[in-house]
Amino acid sequence: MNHANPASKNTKNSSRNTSLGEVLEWKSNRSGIEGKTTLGNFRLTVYQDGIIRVQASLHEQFESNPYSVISSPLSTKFDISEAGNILAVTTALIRLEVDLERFCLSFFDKKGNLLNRDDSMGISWIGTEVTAYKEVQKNEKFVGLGEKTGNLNRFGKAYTNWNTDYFAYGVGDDPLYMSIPFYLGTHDQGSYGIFFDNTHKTVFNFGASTNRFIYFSAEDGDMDYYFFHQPTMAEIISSYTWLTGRMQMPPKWALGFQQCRYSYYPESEVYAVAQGFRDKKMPADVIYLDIHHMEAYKVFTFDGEKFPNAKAMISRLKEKGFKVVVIMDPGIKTQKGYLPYEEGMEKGLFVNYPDGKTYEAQVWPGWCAFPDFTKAETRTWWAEKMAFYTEAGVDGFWTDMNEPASWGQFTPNLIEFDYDGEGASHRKARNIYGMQMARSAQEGAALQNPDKRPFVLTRSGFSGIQRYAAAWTGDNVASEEHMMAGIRLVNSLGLSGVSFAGYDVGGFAGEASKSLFARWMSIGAFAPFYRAHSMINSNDAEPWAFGEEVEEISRNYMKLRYRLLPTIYSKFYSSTQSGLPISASLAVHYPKEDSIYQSAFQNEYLFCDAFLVAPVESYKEITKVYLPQGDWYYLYSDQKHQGNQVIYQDSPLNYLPVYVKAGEVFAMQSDVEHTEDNHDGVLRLHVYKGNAGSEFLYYEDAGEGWEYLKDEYFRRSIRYKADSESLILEKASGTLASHYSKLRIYFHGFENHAVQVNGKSHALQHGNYAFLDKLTEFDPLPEHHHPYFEIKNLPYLELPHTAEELVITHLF
Ligand code: NBV
Repeated sequence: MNHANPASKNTKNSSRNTSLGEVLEWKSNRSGIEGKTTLGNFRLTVYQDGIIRVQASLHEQFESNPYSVISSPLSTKFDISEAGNILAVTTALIRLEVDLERFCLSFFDKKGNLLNRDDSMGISWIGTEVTAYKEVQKNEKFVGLGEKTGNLNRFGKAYTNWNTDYFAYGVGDDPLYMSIPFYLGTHDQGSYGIFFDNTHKTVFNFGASTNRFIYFSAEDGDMDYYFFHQPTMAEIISSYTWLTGRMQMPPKWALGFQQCRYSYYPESEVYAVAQGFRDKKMPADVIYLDIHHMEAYKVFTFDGEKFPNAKAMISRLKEKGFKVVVIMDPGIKTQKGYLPYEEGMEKGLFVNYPDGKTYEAQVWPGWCAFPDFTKAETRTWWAEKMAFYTEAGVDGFWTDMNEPASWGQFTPNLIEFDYDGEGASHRKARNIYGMQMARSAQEGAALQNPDKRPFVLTRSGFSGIQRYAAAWTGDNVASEEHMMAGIRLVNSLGLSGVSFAGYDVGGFAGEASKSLFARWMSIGAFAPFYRAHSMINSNDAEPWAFGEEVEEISRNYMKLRYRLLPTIYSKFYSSTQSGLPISASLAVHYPKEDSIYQSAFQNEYLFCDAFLVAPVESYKEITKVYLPQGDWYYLYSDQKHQGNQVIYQDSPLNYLPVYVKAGEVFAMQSDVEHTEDNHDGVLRLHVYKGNAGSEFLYYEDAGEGWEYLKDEYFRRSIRYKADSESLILEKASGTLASHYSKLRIYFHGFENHAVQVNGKSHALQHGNYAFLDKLTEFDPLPEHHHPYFEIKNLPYLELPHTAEELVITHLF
């Protein structure tokens, strides 16, 4: 159909705003529609019932980012209709209306509720800068956008996506290291997500300096965004990760405690620190080698004096149950005779100026060339080079400085990248560079150790980074406000598809006070990625370096983390399937409860679905906690609280406020020194009485390797049904036998003394139970006494742990 319009094309004045204009013609295609407007071209593509892609360009050819999206449109049914000025594309979940007079879009749910609508300026350009202007709906909140500081609700602030090395950033500063141009909007009519898939520098303005609209814009490239709608925020995140990918199952050791330092050296010190954990009976799995492991900071070298026999050191560490992760910075020293430099030059693997000369900038090694990770050949070359580390026994890789960072902090925009054959300047390639380095590191780990699961930790990244690496939030500061801000960063990463994330526990820059360190260790135990790290020339910052009290508190929470590993591992598995966060901001499940956005409560989150963590500054001995709808049990005492209210909670340093959601089930094991250490063979399930039931997907596998993809796992759904007062452990699937031969089920909040197990009556046993050990009273003064919680006479049941179905009834 042709909607020819005699109006001549706008002559573009690059200093003024010009809108896409009137739709002149349109036609349908296999997955949507495409057409022309007075200024350019557009395309609307249905990916699924709940995902529609919007593209608008000044050019005939649409430009796209080849790196983030990994799914293609499904053959979904949709209708196209035209009435008056409105052209509509309707799927089972979304109705998208296009105002043909000025290409303005409105998105509705299937009931006709307005989810999102363009401002009348729609999609516009100023020169090459392209922007989509959106109305704000009543009571609308905006969350997500990945690694961004600021409030959970991003309304009123603007953010820039431009990957930046930012040492000791302030808690309101922007931009940081990683860009994820995906946000969720939620308001009275419903929730939706928008992923602006453009790797140029982008801006998201959620109402800073304007009360008319919110907008997102890119310096160049097309308007290219995906609109998501589903009934729940969780399903929107799942849709976004269907599109951009989900994390792979990490090796189990990566869920253990990790100790880092800029830098541990020489070998004897690395060994002493690792031994420290064993001597202090603090469970730990990983120790890091930061940049001092290298000779003159040259990647793929070991400093011969500090690390004369790295391979022997690593193998001694392995005997102690430690894995070693090394840092890799992208900069390659431009030194004649240094093989990686010479090879890179010879093969043309570095980033160049347009005239073909190698781009050089200064980083740790001095003047450096930068491998072009947007080139397949470079990624493969780097992956092959990693043999240097894996042959020494290194298990994991840490990609740092991959924004890329250089002294001067200002990369000239003309330098050129391969962009996997398309060619792009720094303007378009910067934001994707770090992700491609992480990808190359993951490919290298897999190439060198094909039987092992890669572990890569990255500082920089872009949408889709979750497929390649875990992320940490860079150079934070040892302060209370940073501790709280880091939680929001991690929760925001979780809202944006990056489930495996953490912060430097204890703070990278500056010195943590005793209490700050203790609290941070407790909170970190409830982060997906749990690592302590600190800056060169700072005081010792291992968990025993702050005195006995901090040591005991840290040990308590580290041990709790390890006991919870059966749950954490299961939830990691679920996240590989669903893309849902492991640390979930309350906006994921309670988006309509206004209190969750208040500054006093916005840091609260659900860890592993069952635990509501209410982080609190270390100096606060009492704090206000908002409990969302439902009932909640104080973890340590089983004291039950009703939800939908604010409570006052004592928060002494040795007890972080954590609550279990009524109706949930989680799994624990006995104390272990590290993830591969032997436990006592008893799997402990904790069930919490509640009005709403729950389903827990319990999962075990070898913890390493790929056999789980061939069904070598032990997986079962554990359902607590409140209405029938029963707990059902479904018959397990998979070919693996459980690592636990016995099952002990603890019943929290239940009163009866007997249950039926597969129809037979079983009496319950009773015992006192404590999630944390009692602290030693170092100071005899009563005001320094530490509280101690124990759940008295907790009923439990012991059974053999088999793959058979188990139905436990009569739970009162
Ligand atoms: O490699 C040194 C550090 C590292 O420890 C830190 O975690 C990174 O974020 N690195 C930055 C370089 C310089 C920091 C001042």
